[in-house]
Amino acid sequence: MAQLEIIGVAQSNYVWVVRIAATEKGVPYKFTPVRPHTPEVDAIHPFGKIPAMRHGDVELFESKAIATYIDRAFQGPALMPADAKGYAQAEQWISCVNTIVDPTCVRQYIVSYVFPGTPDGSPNRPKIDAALPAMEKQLAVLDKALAKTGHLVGDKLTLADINLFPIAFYLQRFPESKAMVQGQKHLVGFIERMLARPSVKATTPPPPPKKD
Ligand SMILES: N[C@@H](CCC(=O)N[C@@H](CS)C(=O)NCC(=O)O)C(=O)O
Repeated sequence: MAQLEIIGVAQSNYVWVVRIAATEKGVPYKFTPVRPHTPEVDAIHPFGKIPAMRHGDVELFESKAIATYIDRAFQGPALMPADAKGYAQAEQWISCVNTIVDPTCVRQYIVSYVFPGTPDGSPNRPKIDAALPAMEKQLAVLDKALAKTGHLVGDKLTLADINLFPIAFYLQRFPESKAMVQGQKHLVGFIERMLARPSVKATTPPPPPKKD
């Protein structure tokens, strides 16, 4: 059978999601760590974003589509609930995180530290400060959703948890978001339990190089 190939840099939260999903399923894969808008990515993704995936003659883009394919094409523990309600709830949290949490917490807040676009390369304070009130609310919502079982849906790991984890992890790297996460005890517990999973240990990106 053809080998699965996951394309995109390890630091991307969405690449990390599909790598965790493949590892949870026990699916070996070739990892091609290339940046967005490189020929390997552009060959699959019409807008050059990562992740992209290849499996034999199957080529896919969009992390949710890739993770769903991995879940359904291979043996291994199911990553989506089997029942209609649980399945829809997992879809709900994935969509909510991808359309509300990621745009604020990653694209607006984290990117303002990592790729600030300021003349001297310093963090983009206006964009960071503007994100904080919405982030506060979003993290409280996630904390409440995790309070009952420690998972977003049901009482075991689903793609909804996997999809959230990289964002929660990265939020601990920056001062305002680190303080916010620490104020949400269920979210802290979720991050700790995810960090203990072999799938997360095996796929955690290397820390960023120290700046002088
Ligand atoms: N909805 C897409 C989002 C993918 C995405 O935004 N990837 C980022 C890296 S985390 C990217 O490729 N950014 C480069 C760009 O937007 O040009 C997914 O779930 O795969």
